[in-house]
Amino acid sequence: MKRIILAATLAIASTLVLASAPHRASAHPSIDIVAANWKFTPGTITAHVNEVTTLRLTSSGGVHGIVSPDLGIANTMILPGKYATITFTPKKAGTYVIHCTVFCGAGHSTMTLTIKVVA
Ligand SMILES: [Cu+2]
Repeated sequence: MKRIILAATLAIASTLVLASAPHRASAHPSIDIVAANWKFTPGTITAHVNEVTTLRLTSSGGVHGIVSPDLGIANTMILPGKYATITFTPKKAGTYVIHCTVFCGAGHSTMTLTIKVVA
């Protein structure tokens, strides 16, 4: 008696379609910013009026800082290897240019972070 082994090869095409989560603004956006000599990356960010916004700041070189009384951002130092988290809620639309608060060398005078606040 023959024993027939049926090797049923069910080719299960395991096409795992991972629905990539859309990268859109949530109710509480968080923006990563890296300071260096002598720029912020990104150099311009956008926030929305009355929307709680969190910035996560670090430095890849040098000590820097930001402050903006207009936006409710307290004087914050940005240190290499550390993360500073700032949460603020813009109240008024406009373009806010924030200068580095720490004298950090030759490019300090033009080291700015621009926050565009839109409705
Ligand atoms: Cu600086």
